[in-house]
Amino acid sequence: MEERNKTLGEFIIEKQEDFQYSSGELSRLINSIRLAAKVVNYKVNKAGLVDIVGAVGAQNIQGEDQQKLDVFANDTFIQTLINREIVCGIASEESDDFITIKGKDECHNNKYVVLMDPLDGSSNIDVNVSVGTIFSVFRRVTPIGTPVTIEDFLQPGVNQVAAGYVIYGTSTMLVYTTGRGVNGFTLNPAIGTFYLSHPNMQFPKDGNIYSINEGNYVHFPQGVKDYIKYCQLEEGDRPYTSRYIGSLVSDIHRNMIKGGIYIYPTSSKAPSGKLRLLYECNPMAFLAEQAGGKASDGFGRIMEIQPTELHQRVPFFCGSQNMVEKAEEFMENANNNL
Ligand code: P6P
Repeated sequence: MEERNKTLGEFIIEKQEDFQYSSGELSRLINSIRLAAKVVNYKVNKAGLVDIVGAVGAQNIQGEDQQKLDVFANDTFIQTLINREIVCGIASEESDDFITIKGKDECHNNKYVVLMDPLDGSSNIDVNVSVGTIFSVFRRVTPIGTPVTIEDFLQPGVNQVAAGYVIYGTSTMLVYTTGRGVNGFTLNPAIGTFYLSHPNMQFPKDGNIYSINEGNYVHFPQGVKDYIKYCQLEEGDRPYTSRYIGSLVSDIHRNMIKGGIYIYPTSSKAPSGKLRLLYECNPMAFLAEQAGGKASDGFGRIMEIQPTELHQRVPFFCGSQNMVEKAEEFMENANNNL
């Protein structure tokens, strides 16, 4: 009998056996992400039908208008993680400061912290373009039993124990890694079960898609301008195709399957770049590297950056290894010619 696709639940149990001394907490954490993803998916797919689309009139710390679904997604993931008593702290794009989670008896015995962008690309919600949730998981570095501190969140990406995204698109997928490769699960909405649809996802070493908001071209660093012209030049396998959805999860997901590079560089409008290191770039970088790709700030490895603040922004070059390395070459050459 043809082996049916494994469910996410079966996969988590199977993989937990790989972690000899695992307490099962990380498995329970991934399971809570799974539940929250299904709840958010339901709302995202109903957005046009119920009064949940549009701004709430508030702004988040980024100064961005909070869409109602942003707030719903943020509350759903936070509440699900709290209810399962798995984490001792949460940081979110939608919350100015980190959130301390108390477990039973007001204690802080859980060992993981989660950082997340609960609904990335939310400006696309009103125009029915796919959006995503991004999450990153670390072990706390301060003593278990004490309240979390900012140090638990300001860890370099190399310390991540898990990372992933949910893409609410033509189908809803959960893609994640615990440091042993990347696996993608597609939701069967009829029964509310995620099935293993993309085992061992790999970033092709090369690609012919470049994803960048060329509307900002005049504001880009010279190295980025030079790389864009390289992509457009008629030579060998070029010109490449330009594909930019304006939804990080969607652009990275497509490029991971087809090969490609996503770039959000610094510009005169965004001197440090736009994307946030802790809950966008680090998790995407972990996934990219686990899938054989690369993630850089244009000069060095994203996951080696020592964070200094919760919502800090960095320039982001992520995708097929050879494409990121070529872009880094242009950045270095331009830097050397300053
Ligand atoms: P721009 C969405 O707001 C986001 O954080 C990413 O998902 C997306 O890739 C980028 O910003 C789009 O930014 O400036 O090109 O509209």
